[in-house]
Amino acid sequence: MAAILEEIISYKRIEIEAMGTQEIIKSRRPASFKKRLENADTMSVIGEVKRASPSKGDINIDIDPKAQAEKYVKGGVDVISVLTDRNYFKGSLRDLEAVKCAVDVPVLNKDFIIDERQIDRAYLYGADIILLIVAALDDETLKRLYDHAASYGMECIVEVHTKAEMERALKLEPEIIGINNRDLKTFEVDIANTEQLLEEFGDADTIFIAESGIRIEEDARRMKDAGARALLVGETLMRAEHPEQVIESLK
Ligand code: IGP
Repeated sequence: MAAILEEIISYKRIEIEAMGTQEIIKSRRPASFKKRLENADTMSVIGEVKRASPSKGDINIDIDPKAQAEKYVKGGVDVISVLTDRNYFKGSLRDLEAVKCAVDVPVLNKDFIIDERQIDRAYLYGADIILLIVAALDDETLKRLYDHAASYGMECIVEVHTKAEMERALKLEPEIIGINNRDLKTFEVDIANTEQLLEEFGDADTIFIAESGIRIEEDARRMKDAGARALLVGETLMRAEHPEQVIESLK
């Protein structure tokens, strides 16, 4: 496993050990991203609330997540992603909750999920969708966590970066696969990664999302031509003066 990913996961284990277990009442029906996508006729955009990252340092740490989310909705996003990892991304579950309360679009909890209790908590704080990173999980755990999310009615974005990870992901027959253009080992970003993987796997019966490194219309067009149905955009929107205009230009 990649060095930084390994480090983040070890830290997560410590955080999870300190978490108690809770009885969760399934009182809320999560919103479906898949349904929104089925009704979308343009490229779908997922806007991300990302205060900082290990590769870029501070991006926009003092952002008001509620105001940012409202701008994303104005631009026409179909989903808002909220990074909740505190140690490496300076996010929190409070950010997730603030976004969930402010908007009607489905909310994705972006974190390094390796344990059921994190999914329970995501549900409690209002997540509709969670991310599962194939590189951080063995096959058995991936399946267990996927099914656990499904038991709440939450959809998963199963994230891959390589061909081997794509093959592992497809065995699950997931509804949504996210192709990360960022290599978590080197932090190198190349949107050609989505093009290459979709050339080989684009016929699979799943929805593909292109993640990371999307900045300009030309990037969005390339991702669309490759067969991606949605874009996950963080840094570009967090640095933009008018994120709503950037979103419109990418759609
Ligand atoms: C957004 P960018 O380059 O637009 O800021 O990337 C998103 O893809 C990225 O934050 C991401 C991520 C992740 C972060 C993709 N997969 C897994 C943390 C964990």
